[in-house]
Amino acid sequence: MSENRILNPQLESKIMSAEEAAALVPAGANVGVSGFTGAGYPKVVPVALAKRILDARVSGRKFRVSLWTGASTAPDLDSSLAIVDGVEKRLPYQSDPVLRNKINEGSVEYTDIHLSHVAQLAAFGFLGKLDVAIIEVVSITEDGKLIPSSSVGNNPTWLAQADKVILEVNSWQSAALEGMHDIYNVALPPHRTPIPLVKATDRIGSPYLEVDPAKVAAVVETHRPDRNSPFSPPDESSKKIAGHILEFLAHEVKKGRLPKNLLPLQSGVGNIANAVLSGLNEGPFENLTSYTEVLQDGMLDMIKSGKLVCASATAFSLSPDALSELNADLARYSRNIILRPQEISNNPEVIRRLGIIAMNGMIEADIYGNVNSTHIMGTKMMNGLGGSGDFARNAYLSIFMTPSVARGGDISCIVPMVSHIDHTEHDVQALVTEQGLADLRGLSPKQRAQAVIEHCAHPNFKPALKDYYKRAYDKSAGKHTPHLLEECLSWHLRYLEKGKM
Ligand code: 0RQ
Repeated sequence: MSENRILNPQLESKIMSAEEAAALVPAGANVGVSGFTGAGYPKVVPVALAKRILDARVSGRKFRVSLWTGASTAPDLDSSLAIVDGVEKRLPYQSDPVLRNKINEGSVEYTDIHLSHVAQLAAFGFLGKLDVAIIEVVSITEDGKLIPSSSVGNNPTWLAQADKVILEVNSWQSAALEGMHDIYNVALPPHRTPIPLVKATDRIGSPYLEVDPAKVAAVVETHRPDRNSPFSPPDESSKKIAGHILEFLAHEVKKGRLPKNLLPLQSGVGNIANAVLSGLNEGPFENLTSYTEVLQDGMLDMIKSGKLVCASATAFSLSPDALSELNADLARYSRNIILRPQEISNNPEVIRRLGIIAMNGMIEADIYGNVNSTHIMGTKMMNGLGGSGDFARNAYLSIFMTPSVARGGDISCIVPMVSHIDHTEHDVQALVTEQGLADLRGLSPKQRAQAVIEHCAHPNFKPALKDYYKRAYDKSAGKHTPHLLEECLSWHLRYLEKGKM
């Protein structure tokens, strides 16, 4: 390695190989790792740990660990540990296909937690004791401070709580990340005070992470890229969804309910979210800001074009192309980007204060506006709710979006009753599909049902939804939220039995 990234002599003396570091993780340990949406996760110690777990299994010994992260990571971490049956428990968010299968076959316990809640739950011991933290950093300063990597996530909490710390110093990460972070520690109740953040651009903490050097058991040098997934270009449906949202935002500005530069934007992950950002980049709004969780390609484009003046997040979630572009010109972007711990990026107090416009994907919504973000047909976990709930409940405007149909049109994403609820009707202010946008603010359940069916349902399913609602209204004992309890989940059952709703 040409440049020295480890300037502190005490920590330099702890440099060892990934295999030696992995040997310090005991069987049954709770392991807190860095990493959020494919950015800033440890890249070599987890692979070495997976090898150790496999060797143990081959010789008949059970060896599993519980994995606490920021959010999703990458195959080197989640897949490699899941494939060797090395994961006992996983929290708080994942999107890994191998791990997802293990969760759905029942062999991994998965705790799906609002991302802003994790640090406090860990600090009060509700998750158990944190044995080991494995944290990727960019470098270590002479006085032992850690320069955080391409995500912050729960790292301050893991570093404070863990008995033992393993640091991966990744020289692939740009040294220009220094200064981009804002690490602020939230005190625990009853000593908590207001978070002094009143604008998305405010810096309230330090650019460095801190660790007690006595706890650092190993320092491992790496040179590995973050593994993020490419985005497909927006399809017709995503473009239409983006179009409806832009039209709605313009209408709100005209009505004087939003300022000309909108309010800080939060955008979920995935192709629809990215299409909305592309739409905003081509749209009429200027001087936009974002207070969000992940920084996607669309946001970088908006920073480049000058439309977005500031982006506050906890991690990057970029395609490989966008990532190389960012790294080639990081110093330029560092003026506009702030990375914070997820306890701050997703903090309900700050989200409510700033008045965020939250835009998140969903799997299905029902006619009353309850939203399922996580479960396929009520029982199978897709990813997790991530930060969607942190934002949805506390935003100024909470929008959920999906194509109106899935699986080639066999599934209606608007159903009589959702098969699982992540966001109740009380947290959902607008629903959008390629068919249109239903503004649900201030409406009663009956009015919501009519708006959702009218504006969001696919024409192939609209008559059946109208028929359901009418019969429910006629027959229901209660006319406040009319339902046919014997029938409300029959659409899902029909799909499970016949492959079509
Ligand atoms: O399944 O991959 O097997 O084909 O669900 O669907 O259309 O690819 O949707 O990538 O936009 O993700 C809600 C999952 C949407 C995401 C969700 C099937 C469909 C496909 C995925 P296949 P798409 P997207 C910030 C905020 C929660 C976390 C969050 C998500 C798969 O947005 O994870 O918001 N959100 N975090 O075929 C059955 C339906 C379906 C369906 C789609 N109605 N019934 N299956 N599918 N609709 C980020 C973080 O917190 C980190």
